[in-house]
Amino acid sequence: MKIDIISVVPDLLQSPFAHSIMKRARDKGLLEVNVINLRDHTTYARAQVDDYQFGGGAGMVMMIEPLVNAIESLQKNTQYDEVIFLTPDGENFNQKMANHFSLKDKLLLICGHYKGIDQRVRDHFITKEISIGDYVLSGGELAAAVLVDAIGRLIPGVLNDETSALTDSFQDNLLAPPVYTRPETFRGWKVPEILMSGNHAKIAQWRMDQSLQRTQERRPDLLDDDQ
Ligand code: 6GU
Repeated sequence: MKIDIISVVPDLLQSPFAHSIMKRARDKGLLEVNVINLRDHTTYARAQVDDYQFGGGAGMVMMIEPLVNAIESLQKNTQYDEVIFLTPDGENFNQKMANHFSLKDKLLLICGHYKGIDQRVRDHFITKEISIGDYVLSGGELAAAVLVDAIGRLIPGVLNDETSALTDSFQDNLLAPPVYTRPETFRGWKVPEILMSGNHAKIAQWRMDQSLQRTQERRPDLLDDDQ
């Protein structure tokens, strides 16, 4: 999968994909991430990409021309499945969307800044608008990093048995059960006996019970949600 990201702060997007599972996905050739600096596509003086909003009001708006230049120059070489704008007024991102996008081939992500981007870009170029939660970030970069991580790890071949996504929280609308590792006793705090029993059927049943209990307590909305 190829993911291109347009940003005015490309440095923010260097480290998130340089480690751990994202690094492995890229090293294996399963995920390609390119960060495009919007300022390389402006024709305005001093690499300007934002301006005051028509109608007045505080806050700058990202101008249409640099964005359209960047998008169209990328589209010359790449036919994107989706052109996604990261914005707090977008649709809330969730695991189902991550699963959906992980089967796509080419995505273009656009990170907004300031008060947002000129609405005409949204009207004519964006195919999906996504938020990562009900709070406001300084820009779309951290949200883009969240999307790439959540999507990238689900690309077929990226995870192995050790890191399987099948037992993740949300994968079946349930939170994951508690996990334990050595030592068996620490300061007198013991690992649940069932996990030491070697009875795999019983262990699976215990984990399912724990998952259900956790979900009931912490996220009852997931249980009556048909997402
Ligand atoms: Cl996608 N962008 C910004 N700037 N803030 C957010 C967000 C996105 N999602 C939640 N808050």
